[in-house]
Amino acid sequence: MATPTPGLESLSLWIGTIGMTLGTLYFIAQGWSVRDPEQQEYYIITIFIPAIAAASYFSMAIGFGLIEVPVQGLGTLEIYWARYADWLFTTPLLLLDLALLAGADRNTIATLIGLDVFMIVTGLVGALAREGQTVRIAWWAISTGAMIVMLYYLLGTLSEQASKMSGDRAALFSRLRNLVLVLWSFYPIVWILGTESGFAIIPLPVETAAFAVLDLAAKVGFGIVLLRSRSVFSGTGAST
Ligand code: RET
Repeated sequence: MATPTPGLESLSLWIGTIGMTLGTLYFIAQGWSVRDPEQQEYYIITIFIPAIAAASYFSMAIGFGLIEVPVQGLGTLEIYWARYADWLFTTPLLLLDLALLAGADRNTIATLIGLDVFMIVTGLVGALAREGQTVRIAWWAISTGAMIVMLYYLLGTLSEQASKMSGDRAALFSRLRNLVLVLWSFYPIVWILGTESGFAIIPLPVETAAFAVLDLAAKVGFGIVLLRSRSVFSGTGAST
């Protein structure tokens, strides 16, 4: 079984594991006394996000989440497949948080999550592809195309629906939406500059650290910003 290289690579995975675990516990503690069902909905969604990531990071840190993929012309690549398992569930949950905040209709939610799942699955296929660099980069382009459409939808349709909400709620939506737009855009950049594409302009330990920082910000950072404003999305406007 392949194992993470000691040093920055392994350290980043353990920091990810601990950071996601602490984030989960923090959100649970914060949500413990919440009784408003609408507020509880956000807690349930937002607690699962770092909890799933903690399990994924743990699997990568111990080497289970890592496989060696022989790629034509590139030799053997070390692929952390567990990232995609994490993202497959957590990115839809993040979008669901945003969509609920925006008061989005079912069709909008389905479109966003559909594009998102398509993006993650095609990214995974690219990471596992053995046919050579060109094929891998083609999958990256397909995945990135889906991401661009998804972000465009977030900026257009979803923002339009959010603008119909109260001032505070619309402002919180904008802040979180901007966080998503900026942070998520870094993922395909790290992938294409990193080892998955075969370019390896960024070596694997640095890439692993970059993903850990992005994941912590996109999950725990996002959750902190969302949940500290929970009075905004309480149906009763209850004080917190
Ligand atoms: C991949 C593959 C290459 C192309 C694209 C990708 C996008 C990944 C994204 C991941 C977001 C993850 C988050 C995780 C934690 O909260 C799959 C790297 C476009 C956008 C937000």
